[in-house]
Amino acid sequence: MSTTFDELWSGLHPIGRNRAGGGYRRFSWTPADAEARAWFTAEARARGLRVETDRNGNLWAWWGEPAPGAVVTGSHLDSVPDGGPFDGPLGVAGALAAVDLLKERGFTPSRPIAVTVFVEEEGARFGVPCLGSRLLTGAIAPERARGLADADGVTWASAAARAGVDPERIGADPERLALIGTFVELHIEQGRALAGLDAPVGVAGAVWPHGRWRLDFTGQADHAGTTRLADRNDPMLPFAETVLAARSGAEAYDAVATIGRVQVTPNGTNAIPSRVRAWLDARAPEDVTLRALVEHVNEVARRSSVQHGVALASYQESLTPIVKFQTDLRDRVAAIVGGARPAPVLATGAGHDAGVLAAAVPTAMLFVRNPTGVSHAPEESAERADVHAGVVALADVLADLAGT
Ligand code: HGY
Ligand code: MN
Ligand code: MN
Ligand code: MN
Repeated sequence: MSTTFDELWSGLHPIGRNRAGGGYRRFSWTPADAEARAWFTAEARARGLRVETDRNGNLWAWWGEPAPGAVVTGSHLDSVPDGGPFDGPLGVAGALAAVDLLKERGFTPSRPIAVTVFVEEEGARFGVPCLGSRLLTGAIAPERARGLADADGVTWASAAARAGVDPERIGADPERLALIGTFVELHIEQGRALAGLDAPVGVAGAVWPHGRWRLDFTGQADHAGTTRLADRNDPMLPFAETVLAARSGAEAYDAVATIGRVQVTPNGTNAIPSRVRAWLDARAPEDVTLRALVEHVNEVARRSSVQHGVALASYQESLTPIVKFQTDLRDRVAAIVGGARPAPVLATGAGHDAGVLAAAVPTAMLFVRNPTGVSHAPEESAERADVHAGVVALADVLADLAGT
């Protein structure tokens, strides 16, 4: 591996490290995010790339003058709470390393190449994932994005404004979108398919449809010792049945469903809660099975809430339909990466900015093998040689797309 990548990586690694939990905590528009963006800007400028911020806060580093037909690559630098080192940063640091490799090879692009950093890919702070790419493509209305609030009630608009992005100017950016001839994202694999196939690098075929729903169960707070069972309106009970329904629904539809975030009010040991607020993350191989799964979970939540005298309100926070990457570009990338034995093509249950962009521009994705498959956790890992293979694969793809 070039020393440049190691230098890049060691520069990025300490940023946003949450020492208490062991993982990374880079949430949009926080000091850790600002540090990561400053790191990117400095690294890109050191390579002679021209860095600019688009109207939605996404960063672009240009090799060559911006022009239609550009080959664009990148990922995100934000993380989930206690995330791993690779999800996002691999595709950013890897893109800069691929630029280094192309320069070392003496490659001169015939069309511009840009490296991007998209804002709020994880939706960890404001709830909607891939917010930067959704705003760019017009997949979310600017009014809705402005009003999204974090757990402390700080809105997207005010947090972005403090970071220097004018919230009144955010929204669909067709002129910028028109610059993208092809988008390619390099990403850590978030499962064990490549490990099973004994392949260091794979190509994305599809992204499962996925979404997030918020369920508010509202009951009556009361004394844990003196309130007879018959007199309770305990929201924890329909919530518990809903957790089990997410599991049984996922099993029934060969899908996945997770309730990983919960707020209990008032959260006291000796008080029946007044409210349980829970977030459902559901993903399925097809749009129709995702709908059926979510309907099953909501139906159980409704029925159980009635049974326990609890009010239920359910909101869809985001929904991404199935993404099928363009097959000719996918096959071209698989052939470039794999040579005589084309790289394996995988479907993934993880969302990506590439999935959002695929609706608007020709898009491809590369995955680097993750030996344990663990992701969205500090234990996420990749072998150094596989990361190198991913960078070489990305450089080869960029050379093919931006060559003569
Ligand atoms: O898939 C996810 O949870 C996120 O969008 N990367
Ligand atoms: Mn992620
Ligand atoms: Mn990611
Ligand atoms: Mn008391």
